Amino acid sequence: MAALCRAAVASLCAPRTLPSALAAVRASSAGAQYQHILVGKKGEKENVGFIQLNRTKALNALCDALMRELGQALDEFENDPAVGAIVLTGSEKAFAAGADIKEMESKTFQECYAGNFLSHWNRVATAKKPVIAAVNGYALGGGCELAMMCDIIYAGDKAQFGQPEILLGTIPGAGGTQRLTRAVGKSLAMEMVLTGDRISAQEAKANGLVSKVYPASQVVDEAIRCGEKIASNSKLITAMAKEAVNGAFELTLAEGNRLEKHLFHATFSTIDRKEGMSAFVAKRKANFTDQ
Ligand code: CO8
Repeated sequence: MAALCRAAVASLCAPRTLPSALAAVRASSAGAQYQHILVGKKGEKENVGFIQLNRTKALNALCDALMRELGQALDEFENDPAVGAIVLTGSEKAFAAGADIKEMESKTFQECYAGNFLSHWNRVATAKKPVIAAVNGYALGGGCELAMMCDIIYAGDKAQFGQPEILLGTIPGAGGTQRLTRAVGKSLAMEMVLTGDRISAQEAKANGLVSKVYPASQVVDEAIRCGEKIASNSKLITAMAKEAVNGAFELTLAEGNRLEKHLFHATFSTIDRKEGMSAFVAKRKANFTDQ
């Protein structure tokens, strides 16, 4: 199934007549060229943006160019009014085995600090549209951090999550110490960050890091199905709901509840709130227009 899915995305993204030197370059549906990711739209209504990390030989190590492309693809989907949710996945062996160690090896503190090294990594966390990570295989270091920047994580049953930076003489740098601790609590986060030990998909589920575990061959399809469900609702109200939930990670309870109340009240200024309630009362399906 995963192979089928990859083939479908590849055929969606790459014209067969590409010269071999350009064979690795994929075009998205909107025409942007990508070297390290495959980009397309999924779902019956093609309303789910789909991004597959495609540096399989390097276990999807997150090099600078890949992260820039990921940012571009997200911009593309955020600007596409037809897209209501985005699925981010990797390969069967690796969602991503971390930031590219070969790229980082020779970097100095001065270069990192002055050049604001990898500051653009945060793009996934700032997406307005919901992003679902479909994780198979390794999600390590920056790969685990990337998954945690997404709004929902579905895992394949062979997935492994870890923050092994300590074994390289460094520490997580893209939210690993913060998001992991909020997700799984202090003891397990400390254990993972201080030992570099990995946890299984099942442990990740038991500890609240992922919401669902599926057989590896089904996880991408299930993530797309979840994306379709989200995309069938009002995109405007979905963005408000996402903003409210994210408030829980930034604000005190009182501030978070205040934000929620403001956003709840704001839904009453929308056409979709009226449509949703009118449809319920009239016993018909709501026709949301994202207004
Ligand atoms: N970077 C670069 N290349 C990698 C990486 C990586 N993170 N992971 C794997 N590769 C490469 C290997 O070098 C190898 O390449 P080659 O064939 O050219 O030698 C290829 O992928 C296959 O890897 P292995 O042969 O090692 O495959 P195995 O199946 O034997 O092992 C593992 C798989 C266990 C996943 C192993 O590859 C591994 O331990 N990888 C490194 C995992 C790791 O330490 N990740 C953390 C990296 S540091 C980080 O992510 C910091 C994030 C900070 C972000 C800051 C943003 C601001």
